[in-house]
Amino acid sequence: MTRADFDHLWTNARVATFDPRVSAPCGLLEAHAIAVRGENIAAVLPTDSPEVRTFGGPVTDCGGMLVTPGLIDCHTHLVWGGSRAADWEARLAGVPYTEIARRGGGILSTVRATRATSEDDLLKAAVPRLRALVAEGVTCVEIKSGYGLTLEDELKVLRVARRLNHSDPFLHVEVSPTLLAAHAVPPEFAGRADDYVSLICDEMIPATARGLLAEAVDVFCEQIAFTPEQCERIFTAARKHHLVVKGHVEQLSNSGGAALVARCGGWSADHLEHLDSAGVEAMAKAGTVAVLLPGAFYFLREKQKPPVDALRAAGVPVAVASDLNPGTSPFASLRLAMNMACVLYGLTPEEALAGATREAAKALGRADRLGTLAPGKRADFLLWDVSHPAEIVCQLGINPLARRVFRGNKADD
Ligand code: DI6
Ligand code: FE
Repeated sequence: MTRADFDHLWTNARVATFDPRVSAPCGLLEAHAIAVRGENIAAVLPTDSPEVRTFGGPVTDCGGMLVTPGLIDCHTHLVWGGSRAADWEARLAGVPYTEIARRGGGILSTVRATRATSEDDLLKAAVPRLRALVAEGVTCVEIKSGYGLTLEDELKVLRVARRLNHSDPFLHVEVSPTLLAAHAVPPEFAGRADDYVSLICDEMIPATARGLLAEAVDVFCEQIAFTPEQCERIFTAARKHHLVVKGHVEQLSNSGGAALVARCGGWSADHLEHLDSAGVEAMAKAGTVAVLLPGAFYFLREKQKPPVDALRAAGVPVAVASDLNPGTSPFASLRLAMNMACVLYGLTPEEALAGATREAAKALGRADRLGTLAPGKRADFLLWDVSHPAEIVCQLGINPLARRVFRGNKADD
């Protein structure tokens, strides 16, 4: 390795690589340096290696800090209009969700507000949410539509997601946009869900694909939303247009949605509180990532937990995400989601951190370039002022992120 092989060295670091080839917990390499060339990692080398000692170019001393891959939030709905705080107040006072929906609250109230908000104003509202995620170390984020539910309004939300894709100098973050038109049946299609599914398949998916506005198509497969048959129609249309699929499945009941996602080669099956053993088996066989969203479980005071032991035993990759949305997980913190995954679901802190890095990269089809610190991977990494990796997950209300590097640049957001 010569000088020409890299152009910046980040030395004197404790590198939590999350590379499965490194057998230490978190793939930790003590006293190492990260050699960056352009936007990528050229090498991870011991600090006392000749290549590091003789390097004549720019060096940053990490002062013995812990370095991890950039965090990846692989499930958010962070573009919305309006507020659901009054809904929450009513729910706390004992008003059932169905009654709140009857009064015009719930998800359709966010749909009304999002439709009434301009693209620019939606962007303005989304920036502080994304900024909060970024401030805690997120370097890649998935953003779903799903509060527009007309062709025009879904595309409007996806355009906002595209504008958030590292275009603003203060938001160095990669966005993976997802079409979630099958989030709810819009009021104008009440009682005609199949007709709305036809609109999704015949107009929304083709327009999204034509405009390169999303990478994936998501569905809410649930008794209160769309049936597995309707979801399968949507997945078939998505795949015809070369879009990947994923699903909100088995959140409130089991309807076999996870097995459907697995059968369709989906990137991830998300929520999974009511996942059964057939679903676990189907996901294991297909390599579908399980995305756990403990924020919604907590906020809705759910009781049924996802089958974490069975997922582990079957070798299903497990990711953790914020599910940031106004109704069921209004938390712009992936560190909080990791903390909840440990306290509420029994993940180890190492599993939670892997779930927000390496496994989340798999959930977004980016395992070849993101999620671990190894040669050839993107130079997205974080310097943490902590003595132990678990501290990143344990302490909230204080942000131990000291420095953030996005694509090799020292982007101190
Ligand atoms: N499951 C959820 O928990 C959210 N969406 C979904 O499919 C709910 C979003 C909302 O209530 O606004
Ligand atoms: Fe969600």
